[in-house]
Amino acid sequence: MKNLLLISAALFLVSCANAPVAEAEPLPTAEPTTEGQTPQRTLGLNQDQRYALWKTEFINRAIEKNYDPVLVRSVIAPAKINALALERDANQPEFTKPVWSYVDGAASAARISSGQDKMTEVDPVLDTIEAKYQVPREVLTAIWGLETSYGRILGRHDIIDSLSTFAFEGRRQKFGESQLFALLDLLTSGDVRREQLTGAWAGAMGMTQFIPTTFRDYAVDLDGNGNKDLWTDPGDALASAANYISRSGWRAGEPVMTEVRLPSDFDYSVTDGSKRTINDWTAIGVEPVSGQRWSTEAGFLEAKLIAPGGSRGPKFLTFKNFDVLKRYNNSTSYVMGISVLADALERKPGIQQDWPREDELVSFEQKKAMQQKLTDLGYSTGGVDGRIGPNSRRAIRAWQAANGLTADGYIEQRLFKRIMGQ
Ligand SMILES: [Ca+2]
Repeated sequence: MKNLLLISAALFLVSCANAPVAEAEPLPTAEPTTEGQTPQRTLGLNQDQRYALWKTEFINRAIEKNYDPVLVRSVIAPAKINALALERDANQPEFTKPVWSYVDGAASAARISSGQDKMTEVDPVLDTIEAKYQVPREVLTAIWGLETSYGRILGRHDIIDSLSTFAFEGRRQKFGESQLFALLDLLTSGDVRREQLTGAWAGAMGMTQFIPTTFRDYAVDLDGNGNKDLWTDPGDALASAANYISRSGWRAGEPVMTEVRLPSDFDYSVTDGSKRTINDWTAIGVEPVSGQRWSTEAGFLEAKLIAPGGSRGPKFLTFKNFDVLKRYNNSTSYVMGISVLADALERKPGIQQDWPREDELVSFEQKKAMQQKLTDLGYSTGGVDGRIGPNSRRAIRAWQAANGLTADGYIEQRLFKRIMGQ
């Protein structure tokens, strides 16, 4: 199985025979946010008193839902506020990392070499997992490496403390509460033990950083010892990641993304959204950077074109499997990091085209100012929130086109200054 998968991945450009299948059902990974509201009757109480009151109410709600009262009280009553979680959750980082720094860090020499050692170490278990779930070992190992440095950094926060803190007050109350109920489900089923429930401040647990709802719905006990041990057993952890990815719609034998070259006069309005077949992309001059040609079968696969560093950076076609990995973590940089690290683990070449590394990125406040300016100029960004999503990129593109620039929707300091100076 291992060899078959490696061969089919390696020969994909000339031999892929997978027909497109129906879209998989979206899976619940999103974290709904709600504005916290202080009820009238808790005014005047201090934080500890409000938290104690919340615990009593939560315990009652859980018992009404037929959870075992002894279990619920033993889990919730001793919980403590995680002050760090509240503080971190409230802070918006001023600058986000440039995509090239993220991808470089994801596929650092150290992470590649540890990953290759780890793959050798758990080789038999990866054979079993690949045969069962059809997800390549390099992708699973890359997730393991990026999430927790192959299990070295698991987070030491008590998960009940963190999630009860979110459920108690702040912008993530609904998220915290649904995650707490998932933890109660896990403890009720006996899949995990209370003392195992440690992880990152935001609630993710184990070597593959599952939030409790994902843990409850997708974690597996690969060795059948009665415990879903995502903390110390790479077999359980990697099989759980494989199960989650497989059930999110992974297509065996298809790539995640392929680096491509574009003609110099390329129309960037087609990046970032529209799905087209490989045949359609080929017709407008999009070619694999490797110089290889697509196979006839691959021609019918659908892909999106992305240029995360703009027209002066590398470009990629992203496939269905790219979207599947986004359900694991809804970030283009993250999935690119997984893809580049997985390729490196398979000893394939890295990204060929240069990134515009000299570019200075714009801050959160600058993004908001620019969104306001573009909106004032008649290019709607669909809101002023400091996040550059599809609407903002469309507005930037329209401004670029109207000003005789390459309309790639990519923003850095020089373009920011030009827009603000208009
Ligand atoms: Ca187990």
